[in-house]
Amino acid sequence: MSDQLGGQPWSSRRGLRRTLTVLALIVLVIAAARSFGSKTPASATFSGDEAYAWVETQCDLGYRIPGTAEHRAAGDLIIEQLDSLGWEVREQTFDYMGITVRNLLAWAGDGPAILLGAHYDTRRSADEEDPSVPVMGANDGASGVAVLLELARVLNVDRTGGRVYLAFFDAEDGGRLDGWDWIVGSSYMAARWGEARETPLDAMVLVDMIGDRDLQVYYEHNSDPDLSRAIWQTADSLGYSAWIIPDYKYAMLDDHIPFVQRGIPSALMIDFDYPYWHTTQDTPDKVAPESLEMIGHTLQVWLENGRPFGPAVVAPVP
Ligand code: 1BN
Ligand code: ZN
Repeated sequence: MSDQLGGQPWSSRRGLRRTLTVLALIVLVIAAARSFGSKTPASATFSGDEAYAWVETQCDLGYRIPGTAEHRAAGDLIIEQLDSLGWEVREQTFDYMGITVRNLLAWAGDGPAILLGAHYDTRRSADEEDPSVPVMGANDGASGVAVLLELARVLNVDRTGGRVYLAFFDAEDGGRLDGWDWIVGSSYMAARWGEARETPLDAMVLVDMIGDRDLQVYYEHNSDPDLSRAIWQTADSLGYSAWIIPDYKYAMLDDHIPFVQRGIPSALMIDFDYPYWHTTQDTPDKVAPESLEMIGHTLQVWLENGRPFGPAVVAPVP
């Protein structure tokens, strides 16, 4: 008996070890399965170089004019990247002026929601210079998308305390050409927000033309003052106040306006002092990784401190 019992502990210890190993493997497999395809917390800091590479990649595709193969490829690339990072992604399509317009919406996390947006289409006519040539849109288009894609990589969504939506608006930049309006895609999305059970938005932030080498981003008059102040204060805390400047300058028609009209506090970050706006010269060499980094890092810190509104109680974690 005692021999038997004496023998048992060994075999049962071995059995126990085997059971524990199997259990550990099961836990690992479950953890891996849960993290696969879901947005796991990231802890990296926003990289201007990574963002700049997205500016180049978009421009390498060519002119991203609605209705063209290049534009379709840009949208596909954005979807593919967000998907590979574990964000949920959805397309929203509709017809406009004989063309299929395609907004893209990605999200991660749960709870109170905020939406960050940028337009990914480019203007089919460089009408500030030579209307017969399209705009490459390195700054006007690609820069905002680049910041959102790099944020999608580095943002720790858990730390934001809520849900983050990323919107890639189509058909922003065709205004005054062949009867087209501006901000077509964002108008459609804002008007229908909530119809597909999207979480109501606490705030919306739009980034457009924020890659200029000579960055000067001012408060914008159609933006929510409290929301703008909170973002600009974060920029100040990071030492960026010479570039993200707490003074008013322009009132802009841009993709934040449809959200303002729905009563959602919205803020536009734009550098409208850009000499290459709607010209053939809006090319990647006019964009600086440092500018993209100041914008992206500011948004990352502001979001990860979980304080969309009002001044930070303590200095934000850089
Ligand atoms: C921003 C970038 N916009 C176009 N490209 C919006 C805009 C519309 C700016 C009209 C100025 C006038
Ligand atoms: Zn434009």
